[in-house]
Order: sequence, then C-alpha cells, then structure tokens
Amino acid sequence: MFEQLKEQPADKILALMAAYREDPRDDKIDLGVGVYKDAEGKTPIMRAIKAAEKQLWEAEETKSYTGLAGDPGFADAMVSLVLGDAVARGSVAAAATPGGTGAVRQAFDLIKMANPNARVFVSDPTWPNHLSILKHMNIEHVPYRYFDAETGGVNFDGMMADLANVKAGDVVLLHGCCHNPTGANLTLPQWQEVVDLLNKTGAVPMIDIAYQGFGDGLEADAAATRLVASSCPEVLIAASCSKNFGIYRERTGLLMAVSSDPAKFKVNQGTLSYLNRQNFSFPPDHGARLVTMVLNDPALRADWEAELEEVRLGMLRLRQALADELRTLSGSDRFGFLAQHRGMFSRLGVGPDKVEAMREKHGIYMVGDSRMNIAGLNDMTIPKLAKAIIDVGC
Ligand code: PLP
Ligand code: TYF
Repeated sequence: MFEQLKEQPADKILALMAAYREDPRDDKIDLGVGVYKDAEGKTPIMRAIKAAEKQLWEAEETKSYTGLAGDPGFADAMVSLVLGDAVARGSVAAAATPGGTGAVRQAFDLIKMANPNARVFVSDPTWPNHLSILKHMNIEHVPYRYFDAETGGVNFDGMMADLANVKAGDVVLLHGCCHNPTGANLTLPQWQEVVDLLNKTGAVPMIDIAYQGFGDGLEADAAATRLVASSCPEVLIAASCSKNFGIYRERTGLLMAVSSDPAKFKVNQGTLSYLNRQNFSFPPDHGARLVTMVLNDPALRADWEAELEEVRLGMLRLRQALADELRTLSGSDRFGFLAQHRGMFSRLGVGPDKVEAMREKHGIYMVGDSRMNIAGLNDMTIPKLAKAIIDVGC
C-alpha cells in the first residue's frame, strides 16, 4: 500500500523556518512564519495564560472527556468575544476544534456535506493552507482578485467583479481581519457592499478570523465579522485562539455556524458534533479552558487585554518605523502602505527574485510571495531591512 504514496509538496512557510535555522549568519532576520515575537525575538506565554494555568492546575479535578463539541463554556466565551451581541446566542451553533486550522477543515467538511457541488471562492492570495486543504478535500476553489501590488491595498473593484460570478450555494471565504498574507483589508463600507452582493446572490460567507486584537483592537477587528453575521442568513466562522492568546501549540479554535432561522440550531449543532466525532472525537481542552478562564475572570481578562494591546501597538509602531525609514531611503511614499496594513503580515508586492536576493545577500527571510512577519522586526533590524529592500531594487 505504501508504495502508492507520493512525496507531497512541503509547506513553504515551514520550509523557510528550517532554512533560516540552518543559516549560520549572526545577523540573519526571520520574517517568516506567523508567530508573534517580542523585541528579543521570543514568543512569550502571555501573563494571563500563565496565571490561568496555575489556577487550573490547582482546581482541575479530572481530565475525562469533554463533550464532542468541547466545553460549552468555551463556546459561550468565544461566541461573545467574536460576535458580541451582533446575533442571538441561540442562533450560533459552535464546536471547539484543534486550532483555527481545525475549524477551517471542519467548515469545509460541513460545506461538502451540505452541498457537494459548492465552490469556495478564495482571495488571491490567501493563506496557503486554505488552498491545500480544499485541494486535499477535492473541493473546487475559485480565486477572486484581492491584492493590488501597485498600491499595496485591496483591488476592490476587481474583487467585486469576480465575486459577481458566485452562485447560490457557493461559499465565499473572507478573512475577518488582518488578511494573511497581504495585511490589506476592506473598509467597513466595502464589507457592506460584499454583504449586499452575497445576499443578492445567495452565496454563503465563511469568515476565517485568526488575528482578532492584532489590527485595530479587539472590538474593531470583530466589526466586519459581526456585520456579516447579523446581515446574512447563514454564516460559517472559523476562529483561532493561537495568536491572540499566544497558545499556538495548545491547538485551540472554534467553528461557528450562524443561522438566522432558530429552527436550524439543533441540526447545525448536531452536525458540528457529528463532524468532530468523524475526524477526532473530542477536541483538545487545555487551551480552550485557559481561554475560557481568561475571558470570564475580570482580572485575568483585563491583564490579557492590556498585554494584547501592547502587542498590537508594538506591531503598529514597527510598521510606522519601517515605512518612515523607507520614505527616507527611497525619497518617496511608495512604501506608505506598510503603515496602513494591519495585523502581523505585510506583503511587499515584489517578485520572488527580489525575495531571494534579500535572503541570499542580506540574510533576510520572508515568504517567497514577499510576505513579511512584522513582529519579526525590532528597532535594530528595521534600518537593515529597509536598506536591503532598496538595495535589491524593490
Ligand atoms: N487562518 C489563518 C488565516 C491563519 O493565518 C492561521 C494561522 O495561524 C490560521 C487560520 C490557523 O491557525 P491555528 O490552526 O494555529 O489556530
Ligand atoms: O501563515 C502563517 O505563517 C501562520 C502559521 O502550515 C502557519 O498562519 C503556517 C503554516 C502552517 C500552519 C500555520
């Protein structure tokens, strides 16, 4: 049987991590994988998470199974974090998943189950795992224009023109905030136009929200997701806790299926539990419990929000510093978009030859599509990066 297996293409982002590790240069800079790093290059455990872990160790009395959809308290806390009071809690079926990736995967499974002919429209570009999972599951995907390399912003007219081709029963995958890999995001009025188009065509929005709190703040980053959830009859939402709670390896995420028809809740909830059972039975619980404790305990929550805000503002400051440095070096405003982007990533919008030159000549590691992790920078490395960007002719 095994002789039938073929070598699979490596994940380019993870392959880049390995290449970085092997580079002997002392002054190399890692702007690859999307993991938050502080000014010392460390990925710390957030204070509130550490405190919750201590409390949990004292209080936890069993590690017996949870429910198939995970701890209902986790779903309640996360639905409230992501959706606020945009929709009634009774309209949201939800199940814990292994990370945001697990939520994305389960959402695709649900789509396939509900409509085997559904096409999933994805932004060009999108997170490579979206494409890889869709391909693996034999679900047809259709790219829609998204990034404008000239301006570093969203090609909104192109996006709307491409989305005009959706049909009832298709799914449109949207990044709730902090678009990965580009950093370019829609404005709220543009989101409203997307909502109107979806409602006109009968296509279903699926929102992947993996960076709430990394862009404009916890509430602002959820605004688009809330608008969609309160305006469309059916919405799928895959939320990740990896980044905003800093619990990457705990594999904590939530899939939500929102329906404006209360009669659908029972079947939707049952479907999410069913799909968990088919794929892994019970979802991991440790990270989910920490998130629930942090969100429900006022002191832990205040400390978490304060630390998340430090992280967010730190990245914004780095963006601005890089844009300023590039304005000085280039004598132009053509890199101003870096300060407008939000979240952990920015796409420079240059070809792989320039990305490779930055790696070869300057030891700067960004993903081949010119995506850089802004959190990989600090005050010392910004001038070096800016010089390299100009040096390779970007
Ligand atoms: N969706 C997007 C757009 C992401 O960038 C990520 C990356 O971490 C995820 C989902 C899922 O992350 P995880 O599975 O680590 O929670
Ligand atoms: O885009 C990123 O860098 C993050 C982390 O297979 C990641 O989302 C990268 C690759 C992968 C899973 C997560």
